[in-house]
Amino acid sequence: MTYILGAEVKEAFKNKTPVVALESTIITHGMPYPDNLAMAQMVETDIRNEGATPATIAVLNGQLHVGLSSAQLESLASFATPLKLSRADLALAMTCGHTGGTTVAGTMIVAALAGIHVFATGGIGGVHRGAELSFDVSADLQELAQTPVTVVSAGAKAILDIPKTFELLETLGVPVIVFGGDEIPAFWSRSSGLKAPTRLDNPELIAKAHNIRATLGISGGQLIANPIPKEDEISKEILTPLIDKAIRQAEHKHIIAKEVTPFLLKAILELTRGKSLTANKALVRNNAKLAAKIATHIEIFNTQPQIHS
Ligand code: PSU
Ligand code: MN
Repeated sequence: MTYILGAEVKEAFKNKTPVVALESTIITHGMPYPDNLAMAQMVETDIRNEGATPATIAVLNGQLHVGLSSAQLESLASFATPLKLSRADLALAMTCGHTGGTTVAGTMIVAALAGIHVFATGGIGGVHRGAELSFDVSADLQELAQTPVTVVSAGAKAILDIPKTFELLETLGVPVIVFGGDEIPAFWSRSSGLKAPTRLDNPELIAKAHNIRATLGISGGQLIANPIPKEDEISKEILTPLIDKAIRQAEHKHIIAKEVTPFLLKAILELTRGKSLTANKALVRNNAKLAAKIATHIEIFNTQPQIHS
């Protein structure tokens, strides 16, 4: 096979029990070691506690993995020079024997290939501020428009131009569903000032919409925006000036392309003295739990490929 299935995921496919995909750029580029490892382990446990199986997706020494063992997770989290693998990079990393974390776009491609319908992340990439000059728009948005996976996020990272990101998603025909709220959340905070295009409060209905899209043959996925829990949020008032400062630092250092998102996340971690990291961990866990609940109601998980052992 093009990819290696982890033992636990293989078992879940055989038993036709729900599986949730997890990205790994958040491990390799989103958080420092060892917080990244602790987060990855906790998120996997959260999914198991909800009765689903986690499948962390990554490329290790050129091999594509769907589901990592704890030793593999540990080695990815502590790897010194991992790549960031989006749609453009996956095949090249496999060709050249590299190791890297898959972005939202990269993870969606592999999840769909493996027959996994639901995927949990922190925040998606989107339209960067100043994109009218830099043209920096994440490949995540195009992927949502073409690959049939339901992606559970806490919205788009507040470092982005959130209104432009959601305008573009609308243009691309990607349904944006806010879970249990009337406003699009902004990753570390619950509010962005933007009205929710749609709201659903029941994971079963989110799964039903996914199932109906499949029967209609509609390409592309659904984006679920799940607000960070109240007790973990950092208010917009505190964050806005710090984000502005981080963006000025990035401009000053001429940070461009793939480096932008990791640079800004790191700068904000320093400017909030670690608070953004705590919030980031909490929101990913919150998303994983919701993703597991949705996955339980996906009727078509029996479309996963037959596993022969
Ligand atoms: N969410 C996080 N931390 C991250 C990311 C998301 O909390 O590091 C990653 C995701 O993998 C997302 C990527 O797909 O950042 C977006 O990068 P870019 O803007 O370069 O497409
Ligand atoms: Mn970019």
